[in-house]
Amino acid sequence: MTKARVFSGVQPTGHLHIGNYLGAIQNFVRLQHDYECIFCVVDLHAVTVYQEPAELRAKIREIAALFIACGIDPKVATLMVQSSVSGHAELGWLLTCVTPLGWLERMTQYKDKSAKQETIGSGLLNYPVLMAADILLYQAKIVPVGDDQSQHLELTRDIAQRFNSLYGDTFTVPATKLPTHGARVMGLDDPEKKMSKSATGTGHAIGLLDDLAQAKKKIMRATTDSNPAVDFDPGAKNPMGAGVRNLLGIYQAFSGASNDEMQAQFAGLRYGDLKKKVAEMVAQSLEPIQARYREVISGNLDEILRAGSDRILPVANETVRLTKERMGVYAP
Ligand code: AQP
Repeated sequence: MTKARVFSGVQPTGHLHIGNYLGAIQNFVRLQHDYECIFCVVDLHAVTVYQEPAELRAKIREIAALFIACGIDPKVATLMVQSSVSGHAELGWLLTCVTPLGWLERMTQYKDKSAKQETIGSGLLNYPVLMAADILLYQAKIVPVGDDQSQHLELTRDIAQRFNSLYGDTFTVPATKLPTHGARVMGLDDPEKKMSKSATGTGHAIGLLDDLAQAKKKIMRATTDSNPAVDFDPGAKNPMGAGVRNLLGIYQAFSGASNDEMQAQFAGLRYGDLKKKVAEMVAQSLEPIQARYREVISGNLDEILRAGSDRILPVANETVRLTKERMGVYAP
């Protein structure tokens, strides 16, 4: 029996953080043996806001190396860079033509990101259509992402269904796969905001390649609340705040501990001790990733990425051909 296809991408827009790992990459690693997986560095998404070209080139390699360092085996899963398969951009245009403007203007990520720009590039608005194209190009059934991408996945399904009803069954309608824990890791300095690569502030995110002593310090300085110790009781006079829930969530997502184990380990623990345990867990989890990264970044990464796009190219070409044919665009 053929395996169902999985697709997901990560933007080379900064340094990957533990939110990207727990929300997405950890699930990539888990899924790779049971599905036909394609994991992509989505560089065409990165340029929706200005990127310094030399830095962007370096970040593409950094993300690809981190995929492998985190446990993705390029012999099992396909690793590739989005811009090396022209079908992404081509299908992106074809799907743009069936996507109502109002659908894009409603996207919360567009509203957030455009509010921070002086000039809003049209690519920023169109970004979710390109993301839909990335997924539909490979007829992926499952898309593992963090919770912040749920709205874009909903839009992907809407675009696929609209196309299918206009032109006949063409695209697989994909399902979103969120991790059980770590679907939305929050900033350490401000637990009301999602941990983000592009956020400023040294205490906000833990980078996967952060110096481990610095990473621990960031956790020790994380925002908590005015309670002295962990209290899981939701009916407590002062229920625990978002910062403490975030730290517990990070620990649980890294360790895989059950809810009962979390209660047993943390109930009544003072916040200082909670932070020490979380800091240890994070450092212990990042250490092997960093060691592997140092090997991979100086290895045959470009060869791996080229082999990945070569392997997947026939699938992309066939979807573009079929889409053009369905739409009546010249496709001899
Ligand atoms: N804080 C988060 N918690 C859980 N998952 C997260 N992801 C991102 N932030 C968190 C997931 O990581 C994958 C790759 O994200 P991306 O690079 O495609 O872009 P993003 O979602 O916009 O991530 P960032 O870190 O916030 O980047 P910038 O600042 O550049 O926009 C996705 O699956 C995402 O859900």
